Amino acid sequence: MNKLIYTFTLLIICVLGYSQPVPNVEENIPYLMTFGNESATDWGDDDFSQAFFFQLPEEYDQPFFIRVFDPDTGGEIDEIRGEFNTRCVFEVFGGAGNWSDPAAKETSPVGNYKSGTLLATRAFAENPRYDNQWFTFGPYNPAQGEYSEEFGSYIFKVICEGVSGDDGNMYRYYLSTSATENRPIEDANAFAYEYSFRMHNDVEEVAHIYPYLEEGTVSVRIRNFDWDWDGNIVVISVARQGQEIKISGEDFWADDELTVQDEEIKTSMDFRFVKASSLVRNNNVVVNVRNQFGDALRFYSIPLGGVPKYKGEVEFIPIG
Ligand SMILES: [Ca+2]
Ligand SMILES: [Ca+2]
Ligand SMILES: [Ca+2]
Repeated sequence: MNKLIYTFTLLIICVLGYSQPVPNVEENIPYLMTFGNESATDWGDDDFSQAFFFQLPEEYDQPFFIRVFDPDTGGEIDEIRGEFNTRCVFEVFGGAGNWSDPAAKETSPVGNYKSGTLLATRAFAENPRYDNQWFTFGPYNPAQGEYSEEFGSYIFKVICEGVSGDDGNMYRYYLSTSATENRPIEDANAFAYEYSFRMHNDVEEVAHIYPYLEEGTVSVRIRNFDWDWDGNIVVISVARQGQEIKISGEDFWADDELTVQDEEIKTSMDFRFVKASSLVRNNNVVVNVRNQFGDALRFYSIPLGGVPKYKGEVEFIPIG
């Protein structure tokens, strides 16, 4: 395809909110990551469990699929320690409470976080059949999800957990209308309350995640785990040109708090993960944000309100 047409097509796809890979294109995150539960946390995963929520607009009434890329732990993409001996279980939940249960909105796998109705479960160890390949859950009917009036959407949950072993599983999701191809659903989205991901092995690549600031948010506490002193984490928003936050090193959480400004309400923040100039390889990191009540904010793979752009005056720094 002609490069210009290709770029134009991509642009249209992005504008219409059709992109359904998780992580999404704008996030520039190569993989989500979950380690086996016998791993040491200094490899980057704090709790060996990651939940993602998929939301389908109420107008959509066709069957759909949740696809997982490279669900196994083995091969090139995954992170080996000794030999590959890790099993990860993917579980799909629908039904009442899968999202609205308070434990489901938490950042650690504690209490009734596996709320809702279990629709499917599948364990993967090292398996060449699924290495660099897609595995498909479904079909599901949107009405099998939990209806949220607030979002005008049906919600499903997928939890990936490392149930044995000490290696890192790298994977991605895609919410699709097809079992065999990645075909997006208009106006669908995905979100998480805690983001566990792998950075690129390239100092030029900047990763992004986009928490949404609801009405009533006064302040946010941002936490990051095992960032390995890899460069900077910078917050951009409609009212912030680029504010660096405290970063973590090896195997600990760093905390920072920001006061939310009025203009930022009902917009997303852009957390930019800028790597250090000397390459930190295979950097896995975990991030969450809470408001002044301690509620975890949602990171949307398609940022609500779009990618935020700073709207203030560009600061002029006089020389000399
Ligand atoms: Ca191992
Ligand atoms: Ca994998
Ligand atoms: Ca790390």
